[in-house]
Amino acid sequence: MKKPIFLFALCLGLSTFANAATQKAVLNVPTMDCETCPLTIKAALLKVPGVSSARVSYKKREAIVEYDDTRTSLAELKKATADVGYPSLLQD
Ligand SMILES: [Cu+2]
Repeated sequence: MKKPIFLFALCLGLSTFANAATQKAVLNVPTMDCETCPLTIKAALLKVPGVSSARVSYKKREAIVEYDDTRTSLAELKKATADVGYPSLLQD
């Protein structure tokens, strides 16, 4: 009887760890001004080590980024968009 409980605890531990590492941030990018801006921003965000996904909406002027907070940070994400010409702000 001890084994299943151990495995269950192990799974729980691993999933908690995964949740702790993956963060989602919504950045406002107010200076997007055409349909191709999101492509530039998305490419810049995906180049940041630790970023697993980036969805950028021109209509909403926002970028939804999933990243590993042990490998990168919000400051790095904001720097990545600013470096390609689009300063961004954290939306909450
Ligand atoms: Cu544009």
